[in-house]
Amino acid sequence: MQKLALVKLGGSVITFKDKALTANTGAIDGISGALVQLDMPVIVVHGGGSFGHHWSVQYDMHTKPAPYDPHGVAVVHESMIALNQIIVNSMIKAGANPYAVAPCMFTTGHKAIAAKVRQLYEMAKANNVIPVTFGDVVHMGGRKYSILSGDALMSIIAKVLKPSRVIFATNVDGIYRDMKTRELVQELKSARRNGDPVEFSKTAGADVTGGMQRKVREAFKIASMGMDVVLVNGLYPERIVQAAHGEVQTGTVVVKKGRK
Ligand code: IP8
Repeated sequence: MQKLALVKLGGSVITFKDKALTANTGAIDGISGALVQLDMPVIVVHGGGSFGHHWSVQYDMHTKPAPYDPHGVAVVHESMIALNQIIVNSMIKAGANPYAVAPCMFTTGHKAIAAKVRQLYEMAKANNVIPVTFGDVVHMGGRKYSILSGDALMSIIAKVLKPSRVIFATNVDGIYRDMKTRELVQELKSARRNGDPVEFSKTAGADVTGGMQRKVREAFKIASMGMDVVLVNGLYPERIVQAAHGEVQTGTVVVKKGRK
């Protein structure tokens, strides 16, 4: 396991999901201010929110590889670059050293190009550069494209780098045992076969990649590779800092396989 914080910024934190193409610049600036405090290598992945998902819905594009409208491919990709620029510029203003990396630079299809992923770590470790990548539409060969979610990128990167901290920041405090009482699950050990230990909101809305349920699935996948995964509320950026330091006061830890 390497000293590294792999942080996913969910679309629900960095954009207003119900307002097309609108970034939550206040939240982004708060997170930039938190990330610059981290005294360890960091890699950031961000989601699409009301940028990528807005256009993916309009052009009926999904994670399933298919010959989608090439104009949709152009528009979805451009919207993600635009959101990435907002985040990168905010981090620069905060004094961090972000480096934008489209996922096609280190993946092929939905698989890692391991040497390129390791290079991201080397950049983060050598001199505090923070690679910032994102969910995107990617080429799958021939006329086919697919949406590759930021959550899937978390698994792809974690598998190669085995980061010491894996953090998903969303707009909720963690995983709720019960949506009505909002009772937070502090630790999740393993997916139960009979009956889910968690309740998922049915309001996936405009999210083409599966919202919270998808995040939890990826978190379990990463935990099964031997890493704890923390889900925190990114609207309280200090919780990202605490999680990176191994302290989780308000959040959910998906416990790594093998830990009692
Ligand atoms: O928000 C999806 O990334 P996610 C990105 O992490 C696009 O699921 C292009 C919809």
